[in-house]
Amino acid sequence: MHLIGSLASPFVHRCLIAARAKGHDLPVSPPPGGSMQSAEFQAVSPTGRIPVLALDDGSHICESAAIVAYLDETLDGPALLPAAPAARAHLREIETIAIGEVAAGLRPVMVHRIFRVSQNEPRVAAGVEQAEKGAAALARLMADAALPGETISLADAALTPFTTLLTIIADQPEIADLLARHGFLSAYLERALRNPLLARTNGEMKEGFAAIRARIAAAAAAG
Ligand SMILES: N[C@@H](CCC(=O)N[C@@H](CS)C(=O)NCC(=O)O)C(=O)O
Repeated sequence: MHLIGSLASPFVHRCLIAARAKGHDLPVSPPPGGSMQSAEFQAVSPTGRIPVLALDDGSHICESAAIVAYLDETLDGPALLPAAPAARAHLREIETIAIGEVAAGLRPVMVHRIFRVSQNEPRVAAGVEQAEKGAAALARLMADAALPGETISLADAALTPFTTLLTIIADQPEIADLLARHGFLSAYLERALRNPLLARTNGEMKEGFAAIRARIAAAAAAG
């Protein structure tokens, strides 16, 4: 079993944290055919996105939410959600908002500002507003959550990659403002970095992004 993706991707790290927290180091391979546009990759990724989990029987699972659930259900190791329904639901609230609001809101920032696929400032502004609303909701939900806890949870698998991403793109003024307004996000990341497994995600993502940004800068300089 291996993950198809890149170590720069926060969604790939959501899956890696889930596997690593259970004691499994999933190998990561680039898209088959050499790019996400290749026919080989498109054949195994219905959305054309990473991550995709490649299973040993030749089948594939797309979407990080489906992948982390599959890993939690099938791999040996500690459960990534507590047994008590109310505690499970609380971590799922946090996980869902981190992905559905904060990560979703960051997408236009990544596409239009960082990767510079095209310019669309109204979309960036709408994305920042969505991320801001998500952060405000997380501030309330995480006030007494004491995360990361004794064991890493699916909430940490969502929060660590996306708080890391926020710090990576904090050169964008709106993101710096968001981080300044919601100090609990940096405080969460500071606590997460004391855990070697979560610190590994932070380091791998920073390294992956530095390489991508160097490529973008080189392409821009080449005209
Ligand atoms: N809903 C997807 C989102 C995955 C996603 O957005 N992946 C990004 C990389 S971090 C991607 O593949 N982007 C390329 C694209 O959207 O074309 C999941 O949770 O797996």
